[in-house]
Amino acid sequence: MGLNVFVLTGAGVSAESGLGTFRDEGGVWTQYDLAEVATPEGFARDPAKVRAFYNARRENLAGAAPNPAHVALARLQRELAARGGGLFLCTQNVDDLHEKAGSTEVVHIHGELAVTRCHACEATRSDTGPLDGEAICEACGAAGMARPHVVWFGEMTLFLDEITDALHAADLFVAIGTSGSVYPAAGFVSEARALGVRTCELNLEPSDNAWAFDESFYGPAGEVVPAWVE
Ligand code: BJW
Repeated sequence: MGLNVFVLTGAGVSAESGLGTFRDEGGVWTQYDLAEVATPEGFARDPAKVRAFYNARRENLAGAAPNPAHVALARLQRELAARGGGLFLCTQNVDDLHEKAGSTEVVHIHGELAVTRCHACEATRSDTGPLDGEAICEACGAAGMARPHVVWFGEMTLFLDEITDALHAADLFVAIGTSGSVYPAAGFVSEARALGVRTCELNLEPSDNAWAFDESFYGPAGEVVPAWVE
């Protein structure tokens, strides 16, 4: 039996690809009020403002490329599979840079930016263009309900059953580039510990739950992750 590694990534893994983090200096939540742009209540109050926020993020993403951290994780996934193990890649990121680097079966717990969802019937479709406030849903006919397929505060995160199974199957839990401040993802390290799984943090600086990790390596993901994979 090979090694099973559970990797949880956050915005820090994509920082060197030019996609901003949320809570660092200059981060997304220092420029925007999250209650206005990342809650269902904010969308109900001002859908045009929310769509404009995500349309700008879609434009940024179109020009972004994976960095050495994404590439190293894709390589590790292939190597573990070749040795009879596996890498379960769970990301809080709504970008597609893990996939662009070659990772497969990426579990997007907070959804995907390049997918549009109908807020009325929840039908989804891949879409890299701007969200259209006038669009009529092809599935249910609702007008003006197009939103990004992302998880806002107060909404249910995705794939929790698969994640629980993967935590039970893991030999090692690794968190990369996340502040450990948003639940339920921030609680995965404690769940892993309770299951007796070894835990490791790779981040620019100690996260909010740094105490829960057995070992830690600090520095930019583009350097620390390839070095850790070697
Ligand atoms: C680098 C680097 C470099 C920088 N190299 N590293 C339990 C307790 C308390 C509260 C709750 C709880 N359970 C649920 C809640 C409420 C809430 C919550 O957690 N609130 C907290 C703020 C306290 N959670 C929810 O509402 C979640 N839903 C849920 O739990 O559903 C169940 C439920 C529903 C209803 C009722 C009851 C239960 C949903 C959370 C949704 C989060 N959504 C966002 C936006 C997604 C769309 C978008 O992108 O716009 O997800 S918020 C934002 O934060 C985004 C991220 O995925 C998420 C995490 O951020 P992340 O990735 O950690 O980024 P940063 O910026 O915080 O950190 C970056 C890190 O990288 C830093 O440490 C840097 O040092 C580091 N770094 N450069 C390496 N180069």
